[in-house]
Amino acid sequence: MAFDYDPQNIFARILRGEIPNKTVYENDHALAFEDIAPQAPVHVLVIPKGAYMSLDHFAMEATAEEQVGFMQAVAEVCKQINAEDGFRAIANTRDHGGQEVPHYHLHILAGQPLGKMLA
Ligand code: D5M
Repeated sequence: MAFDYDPQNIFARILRGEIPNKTVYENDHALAFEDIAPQAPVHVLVIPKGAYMSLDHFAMEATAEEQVGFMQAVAEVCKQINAEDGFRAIANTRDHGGQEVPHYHLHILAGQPLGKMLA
C-alpha cells in the first residue's frame, strides 16, 4: 500500500510551530499534547515527528529509533496521568476507522471510567 502524506494537515502545522499546542511531553521523535476537544478528563494525543499518516504507515516505515522515541513519549504520558487506574489508547485509522487528521496520532484517554468498547 502507498501511503500518501499531506504536509498541510493540522498536526504537521503544529510540528512546524505554525499552530500553538499545549505540550505535555516532547522528545526528538514525538510530541504529546492536549486534545483540543477532550472526550475525557485526560485526553492527550501522541504524534511522531516524522511524516506518517497512520498507525500502519508508522509501523511499517518508521525507523526503530523513531518507534522507540514514540513509545518513550507514550511512557512519559502514562507517568503524568493517573495510569494506575487505567486508560484507553485509540488510533483511528483512515475512513473506516474515523480518522480526521491524516497524521498518525494515538489518543490517550483517562481520568474516569470509560466503559467497555468491545464485547
Ligand atoms: O482525531 C483528531 C483529534 O485531533 C480530535 O480529537 C481533535 C484533535 N484536534 C484537532 N485539531 C487540534 C489542535 N489544533 N490541537 C489539538 N487537538 C486537535 P481523529 O482520530 O483524527 O478523529
